[in-house]
Amino acid sequence: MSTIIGTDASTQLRGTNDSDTIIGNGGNDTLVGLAGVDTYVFNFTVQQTEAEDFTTWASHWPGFTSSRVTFDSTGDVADGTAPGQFDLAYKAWLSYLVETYHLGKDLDGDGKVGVRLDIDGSVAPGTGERMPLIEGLSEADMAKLFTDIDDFRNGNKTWQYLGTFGADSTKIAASDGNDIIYDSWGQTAEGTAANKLVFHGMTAAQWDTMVASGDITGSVGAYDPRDAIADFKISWAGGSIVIAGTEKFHFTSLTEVKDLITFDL
Ligand SMILES: [Ca+2]
Ligand SMILES: [Ca+2]
Ligand SMILES: [Ca+2]
Repeated sequence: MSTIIGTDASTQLRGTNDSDTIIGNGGNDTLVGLAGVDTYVFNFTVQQTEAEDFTTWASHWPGFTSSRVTFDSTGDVADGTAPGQFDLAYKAWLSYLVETYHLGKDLDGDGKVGVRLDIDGSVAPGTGERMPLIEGLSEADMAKLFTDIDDFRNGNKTWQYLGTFGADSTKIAASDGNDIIYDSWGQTAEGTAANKLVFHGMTAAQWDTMVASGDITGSVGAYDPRDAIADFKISWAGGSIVIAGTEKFHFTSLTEVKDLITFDL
């Protein structure tokens, strides 16, 4: 049993005929386990972002009590809220977003990125929009960043606003290259592959999310230049792992590969 550790350069790491732990690290590595039950360790940095909700933010905002904005049972701005009061709270939210996510550009040189609401009462009789505007961003940019049209009524008018900024996302921000694994894979008595992959820095739930969103994909092909046997490639933005197929053992789906992976945050 030995542990074989690569550097950040692209190298070939060879195991022994016993059980090995092989850690390629950075670079595009060729990992060769030889016989034994081998464990291949890969390092990931996964970035998770969550959508920002106006009402959630506003309820924690220090100015909330004095703003006289209220929310209904679904968490949206309640009917009866005065548009002027809503505007104050909403603009404070926009300023918070500008600062937190470094949005927009100071085009007029006054030292800050301005925020305002484009108030359009002419959409249809009795309705209107309060569209967020951030200095330096076009309406098309804004439409990509803000979603979720909510509304509140005041008197005989309904005002619409965009309640959510951004989206929930899980993405691989860093990994250790494009690696290829050559191994016989062996077989347990149950007929499953005997070797293991360890994904350090990723949870099983994050794997599932990224597989569902297409941020991690799997494909069968002849990726191994040494032969024409089907290989399996796991790909994501900025990296991949090819599991070279053998006569006896090849993988055909991410579901099959997931059974080999130990997730280790
Ligand atoms: Ca390496
Ligand atoms: Ca590597
Ligand atoms: Ca080995």
